[in-house]
Amino acid sequence: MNTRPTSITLIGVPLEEGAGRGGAAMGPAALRIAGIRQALTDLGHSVSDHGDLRPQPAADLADHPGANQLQVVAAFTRALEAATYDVANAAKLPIALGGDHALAMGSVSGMARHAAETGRPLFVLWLDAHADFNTPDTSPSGNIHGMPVAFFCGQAEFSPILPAGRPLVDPRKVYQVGIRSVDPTERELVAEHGVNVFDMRAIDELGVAAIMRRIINEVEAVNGLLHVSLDVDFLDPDLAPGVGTTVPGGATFREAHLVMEMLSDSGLVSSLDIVELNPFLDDRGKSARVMVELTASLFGRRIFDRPTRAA
Ligand code: B3U
Ligand code: MN
Ligand code: MN
Repeated sequence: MNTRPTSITLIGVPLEEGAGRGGAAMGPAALRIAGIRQALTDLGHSVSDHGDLRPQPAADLADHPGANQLQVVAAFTRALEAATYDVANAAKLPIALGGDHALAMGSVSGMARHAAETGRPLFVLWLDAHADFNTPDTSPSGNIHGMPVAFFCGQAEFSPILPAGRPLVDPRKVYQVGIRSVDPTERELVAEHGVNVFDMRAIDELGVAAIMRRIINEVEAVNGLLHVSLDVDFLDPDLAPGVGTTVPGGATFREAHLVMEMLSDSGLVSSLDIVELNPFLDDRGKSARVMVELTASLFGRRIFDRPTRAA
């Protein structure tokens, strides 16, 4: 095993109101049934399970035009921000079991607060078909799961979900890999704010190894923390059909595993989201199992150990 034994805390986030269709709330249960805890324990890690967050909708917030189900998403954001921060502060590694991608508003914000206190810069690796950089003004759907990156970069201010002055993520420290579906105004925002986008064409032309080496080198150079946010639709739909918004032409099994293996070797990963798994749309647990397999690769599972890091 390449990775050091780590204390990991699983946080179930049965949120589906950020997405346009139901089902992602069953994601945490499916990941548990697929054996996520055992897979990590078998690799020598100590794993605790925080159980599922079950916050009441945020009654203090009014409806916001262009942001569907704001009160529910806000309540999960607040609860997960606090849980993630507490876990990271206790020197454990939080894994958010989603739930739709709006949960990253909470997990990344919690890590941003932790990073600000430790003085280490926070980087985010966004593995997704989508850029998720819409705002309530630009979103074609109003679904908040298309907005979390804009939110934690401070570009999508809804009503006051988190305290004013909260630590934000510098969009130039966000790396998006696997992108293949971006809305027109969203594309302008991503470019304007300097988000680093490696779309599927970049993967085809450069290969994931070159892309990951570049990202890892940049995080390593400044001793950063790296939050990984893994959307099921990063993968090709043939491999992982259990997701509400499939987009053809995604990452292959080996590309995704190589991303995880290189991240594991880097030792830089501080936190993880596994999001958008929709068991209602899955094919007999196939996608849930793939997500657990990828998580195992991220935490040290190997075909063979490498004596040194690949040059
Ligand atoms: N960009 C579209 C679609 C979308 C974003 N993220 C997902 N779907 N999963 C939107 O609604 O913002
Ligand atoms: Mn997403
Ligand atoms: Mn997506």
